[in-house]
Amino acid sequence: MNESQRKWWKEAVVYQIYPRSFKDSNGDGVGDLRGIIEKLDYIKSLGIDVVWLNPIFGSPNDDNGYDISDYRAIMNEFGTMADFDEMLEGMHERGIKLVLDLVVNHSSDEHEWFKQSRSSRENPYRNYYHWWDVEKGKPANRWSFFDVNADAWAFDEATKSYYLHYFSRKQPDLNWENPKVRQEVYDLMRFWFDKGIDGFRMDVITFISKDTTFPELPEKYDGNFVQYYAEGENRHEYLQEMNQAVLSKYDIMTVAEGPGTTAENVLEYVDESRNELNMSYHFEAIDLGLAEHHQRILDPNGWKLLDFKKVYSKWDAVFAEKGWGTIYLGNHDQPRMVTRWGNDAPEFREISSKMLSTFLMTMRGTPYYYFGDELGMTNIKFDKIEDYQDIMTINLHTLFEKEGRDVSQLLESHKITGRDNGRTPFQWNDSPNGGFTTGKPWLKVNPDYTEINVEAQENDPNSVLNYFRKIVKFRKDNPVLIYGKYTLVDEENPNVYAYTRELNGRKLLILLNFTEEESAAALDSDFQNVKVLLGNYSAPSIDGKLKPYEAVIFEV
Ligand code: TEU
Ligand code: CA
Repeated sequence: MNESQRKWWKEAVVYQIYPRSFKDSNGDGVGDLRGIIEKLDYIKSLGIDVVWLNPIFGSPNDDNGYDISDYRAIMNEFGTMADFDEMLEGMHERGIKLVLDLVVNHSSDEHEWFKQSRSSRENPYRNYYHWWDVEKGKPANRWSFFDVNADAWAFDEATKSYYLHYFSRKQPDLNWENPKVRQEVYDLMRFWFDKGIDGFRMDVITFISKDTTFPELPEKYDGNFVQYYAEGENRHEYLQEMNQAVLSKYDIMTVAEGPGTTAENVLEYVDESRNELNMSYHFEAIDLGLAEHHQRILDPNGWKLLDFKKVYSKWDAVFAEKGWGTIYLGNHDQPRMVTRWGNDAPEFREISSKMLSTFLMTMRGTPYYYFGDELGMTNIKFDKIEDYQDIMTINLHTLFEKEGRDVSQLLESHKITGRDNGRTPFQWNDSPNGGFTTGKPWLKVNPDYTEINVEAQENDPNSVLNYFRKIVKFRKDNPVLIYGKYTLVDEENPNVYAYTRELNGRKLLILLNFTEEESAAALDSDFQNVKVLLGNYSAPSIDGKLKPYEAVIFEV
């Protein structure tokens, strides 16, 4: 590896905080910036480098901040700009960088731009959004993720036109084909960079460019709307323009949320010579085991480790020479990683959480680690629709009812796949509501907080939390885990994920048992001259025969 390819964001571990659920400082049941300030030393103690915060901007919270009504203000519930400045300073003092969420495919319908835009067809802001006048008849079908009719066109009486919303009706899509919109976005980005933030995670940035004639969808995309949305003609032109106008002027990192990207086209976003973005995260692995993707209905056959290995290996190969990858198993749109990818039964919860953390910290690509996973937090698995706060599950429920579909199938699947599972409040201690709030939490706290919480794990050297700290440090102490070449070994093993990482003459072998059965890795090496560096059991297996959910790292 040559020195010029080294970058701080390649060496970083990113820790994602869902601010609404981290720590409530004033008893209103909603996490806030002062809560984060209170817990900066905890965040620092994890050894992570970068915090990514979900949207903290002015918002009516139809989709928990992904519907922004003021890009330059802090959401009332989260605090003030003075709180923000103090939080940022507190992070920087501790050597932690801050990445914010840029949500500019759409705004809130309560944004001033949209209020103007919908007020008359002649308004100067009209072209900030996508309108289809009723005289032209019904627009060609476009699907919406969160609409109760799955219809991305909403009729607006005031000007007798439809507006486009890929997400909820309160999230109208901005018209990126209008250069004024793009300048507005670059301006607001500069506002935050000038305040000193260290990067942006870019929400559905793959969707920004649209064919404004809105033709019927080509047949090959029928049903595959994510792919279609991600292939807008001018997307790369706009990102290059953004890079030139803003990104290239600061030492910051960018990561695309990349729905619709494929291993074949992702380099168009992240190959450094194209001057667009640094990283992107895909959905090919996280969607394994789903029968219906947009509804998050589980495939009764589950997911297969062989597919998991294939997907991760394929994506690693993409970045062998150019660009840079990402690794994640959870975020605010996903359930808890231990429930989905490990095993949350009491006897396996801790060990499988540690195994998954080992996976995340030993792959090539920047790890994005979701808060709470360091405790082994689990899915809450709501029984009733009334417990959900997430617009996605709630509106799908309504859609299923309208279509006469089996709602119990939706509810059963969402116990595993629903987004609210990853959004329950963080568990600090065993006091009421896990110490998250003294009031009524906005979303129920998982009752397992009495057992699973920071305080209980802090002083236990074998806790999931302390294992996480250890494995983060291990990654940072061993550049071979960051830059080293990845090679899949024992490819056909259905239970064990085994791979090597190599750099400058050093070679590590990582063995991960993804099952509750003892499983052996079949390797050429006879394990005579290998040295165990780290494992998730107190007595790691040294012969390749792995205990349930065992993870071992060898020097070979
Ligand atoms: O998510 C957009 C997105 O395309 C997926 O996460 C989608 O929900 C999933 O593929 C369906 O299976 C982003 C944000 O991360 C999410 O929280 C927002 O709700 C959404 O955009 C709208 O801003
Ligand atoms: Ca609060």
